[in-house]
Amino acid sequence: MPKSIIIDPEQSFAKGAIHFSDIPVNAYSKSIEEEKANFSPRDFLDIWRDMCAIREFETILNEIKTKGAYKGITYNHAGPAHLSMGQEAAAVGMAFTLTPDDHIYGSHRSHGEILAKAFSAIRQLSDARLVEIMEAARGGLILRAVEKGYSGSVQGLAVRFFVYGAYSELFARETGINRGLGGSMHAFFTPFGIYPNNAIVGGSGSIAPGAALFKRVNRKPGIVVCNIGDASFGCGPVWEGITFSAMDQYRKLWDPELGGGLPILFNCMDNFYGMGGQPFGETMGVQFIARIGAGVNPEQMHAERVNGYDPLPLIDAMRRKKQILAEGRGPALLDTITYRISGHSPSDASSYRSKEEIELWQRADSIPAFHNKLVANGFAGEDALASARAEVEDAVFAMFRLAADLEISPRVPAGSELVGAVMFSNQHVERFDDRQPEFLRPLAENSRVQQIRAKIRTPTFEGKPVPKMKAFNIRDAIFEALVYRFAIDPTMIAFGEENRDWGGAFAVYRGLTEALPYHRLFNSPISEAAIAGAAVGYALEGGRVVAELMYADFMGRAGDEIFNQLSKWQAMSAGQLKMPVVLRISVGAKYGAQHSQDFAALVHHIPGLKVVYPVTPYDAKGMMNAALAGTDPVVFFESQKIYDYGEMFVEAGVPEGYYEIDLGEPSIKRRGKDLTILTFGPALYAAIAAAGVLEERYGLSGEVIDLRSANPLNYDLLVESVRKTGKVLLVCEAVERGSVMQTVAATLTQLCFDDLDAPPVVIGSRNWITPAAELEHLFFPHPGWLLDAIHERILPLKDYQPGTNQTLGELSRRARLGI
Ligand SMILES: Cc1ncc(C[n+]2csc(CCOP(=O)(O)OP(=O)(O)O)c2C)c(N)n1
Ligand SMILES: [Mg+2]
Repeated sequence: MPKSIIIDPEQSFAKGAIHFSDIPVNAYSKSIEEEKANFSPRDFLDIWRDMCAIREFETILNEIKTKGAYKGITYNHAGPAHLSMGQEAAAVGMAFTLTPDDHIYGSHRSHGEILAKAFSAIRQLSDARLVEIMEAARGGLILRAVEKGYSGSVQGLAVRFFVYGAYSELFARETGINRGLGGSMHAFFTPFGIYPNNAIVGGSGSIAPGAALFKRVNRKPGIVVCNIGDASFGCGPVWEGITFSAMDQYRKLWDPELGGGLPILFNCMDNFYGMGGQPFGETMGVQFIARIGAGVNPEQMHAERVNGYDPLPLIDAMRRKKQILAEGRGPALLDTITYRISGHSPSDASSYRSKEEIELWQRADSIPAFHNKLVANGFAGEDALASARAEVEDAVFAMFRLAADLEISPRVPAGSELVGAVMFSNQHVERFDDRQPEFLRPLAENSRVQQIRAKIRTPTFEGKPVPKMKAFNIRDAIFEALVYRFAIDPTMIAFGEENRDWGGAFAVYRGLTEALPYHRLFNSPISEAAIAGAAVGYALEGGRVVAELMYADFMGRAGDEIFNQLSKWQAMSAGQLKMPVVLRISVGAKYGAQHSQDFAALVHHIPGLKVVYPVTPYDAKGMMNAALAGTDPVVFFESQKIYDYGEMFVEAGVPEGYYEIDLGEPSIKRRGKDLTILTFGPALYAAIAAAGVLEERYGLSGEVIDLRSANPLNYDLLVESVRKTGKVLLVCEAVERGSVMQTVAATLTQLCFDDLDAPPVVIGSRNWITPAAELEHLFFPHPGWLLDAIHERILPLKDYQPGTNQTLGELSRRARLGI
């Protein structure tokens, strides 16, 4: 049932012009009198107090960074402090109207934003809920530190709780809101709707759309605000995130009942600078970030530029944007003008801007300006404001003092394994929500399901090998595992390029278009960063997601999202967040240099990722089942060469029912006693062929073990085998240098040194580009190479004539040349 919007040539060639509408620039013109209808006197005061608290929070940081002390408290803060002095009105204006259900994602410069969002949430939550949140956070540890001697309101206590938790976080204390593992640039606290802040410029740009997607798919209230800087609009992933957010399908193809366009606001904290370069007039040509909306969709993302140096115009804009998003007309874009009076960091001498410019903005500083507005309009007197400010500053200082105190706010002790303990969550979650999973038609009626039911799941049938067409193959195995979880977990969705009608790049999803509604299986733009980033955002919000990258070679396009986001948020949250993402990545062949490389080693190197590469139907189903029941990010490699391979190893065949294979457990594919051959990926089949020749011609029995998983990896079985054989050959189809197998060989050398008759030998593909299909035999390891290497470097074979040069001399020649 393909999407059927007919593309008509006549219409496509019709003459016309593309019309743009005006993008408002600082259009706000409400008087205070008019605003009195929108704000209570208390609101005005709260806005001002919030701005003062943020200023004081950062003033203290600036002082300790530059002078090592504040009001007699000495403190050496080793970590970063990207201050946002001057941007307080933008932070408070952004957060004021947001509810705890509205989630913010931000950047390295987000102290002000997290404080403003927390203050706003605290004002809206009931006392009972606040107490519940504070008791739950870090097991009540943060609350215990701030409640001593305090007798004020619960809201006041919650403010202390958050300011203290934030300082503690910055100072890497156990009492930090993320136990000190998030730190200044990444601090967040989800109960107040504060989601991860990102030290990768524009990092939130691809993640926040996934959060908004989660809200739509799972019908959750609230919007998502992506607070990113003006310079981040030069980042590819930000553009990809915008494109992903603006897909027409949300409004044109998805069930209208879901609510339409993604409820996301890209809020540019436009302070006119990157670190030391100006996007305006120097590094970019858009002049107004708001202009970008015009290129994205006919609604121009409802973009506008707004004065964020005054909280009121921004609050007004936020109210209007929220309304647009609630009506399903998202995404929206705000170009919020602000200015960073402070340096990029405390060590910044502001060499890239003039003193005069800074002074101009200091004169317009939002805090005194708002103070004057309050006084001029009779909302508060000078004295009342002065004492309110002193009160706020004292409270912030008191929390700093507590956080700086190592007795009250300890660090994790020396020798702690805390970080190791939170790298993975290792949980089993059947479903992330209890509602009924949505299907278009019952799975039992699905043609693919029926077709698979007729397939043969065993290695042989009636004594003969199973013909390819009839064999239950790897593609079917992955499909079966996905379908199982789709039917159990209503939050589970899958997306990627050509996932729907095409059936996924390699037809794993074929048949699912008929079964699943759009919002559970959809095509994304060709935006690998947005695919991986949105998967991260979706998971951070509490849903299970399967994202697909067509070819391993395209991983570079999603580099940050895989290396810094998917992998790190569980640990950076000190175990508070889960990352139930399966990233399916297909490894190509026959398509030459840019479509045929196995990049497993790259992700193997990245802490925080599980990396698996099953190559039999039995393993593929069991491991996909395990990945889809877990709570950790799993990079799931699949080889295009062998999608249609049937089961060749498990005599009883691939079970129709559910089973899991523990990720990290290798599997013996052929038993032997003379030589161990370890494989990772489809090299298993070359190893099996080589083991056959060894047996037939040389009477040697090779034990072939498929690692199946690169990380985690249980070495017990490998060590046992190597102890028995004393010899080990390791084979993979990734280029040999820096491969997973090189790491395994090095580890085995440590673990089995006394048992080895020869050093472990690694055979991978040549350290070249992958050549054309016709030349692949020069590149990928084949059984002959394995025998040659065994003969030359492990165990001379009688009367053996090597066909290739696998000697040590050749090894060093290649290394010398870097090839
Ligand atoms: C991907 C990436 N590139 C470069 C940096 C170094 N860096 C940190 S902040 C910054 C400037 C960011 O400017 P903008 O997005 O406008 O945010 P602002 O600092 O003004 O808040 C740069 C280049 C980084 N952290 N991440
Ligand atoms: Mg900036």
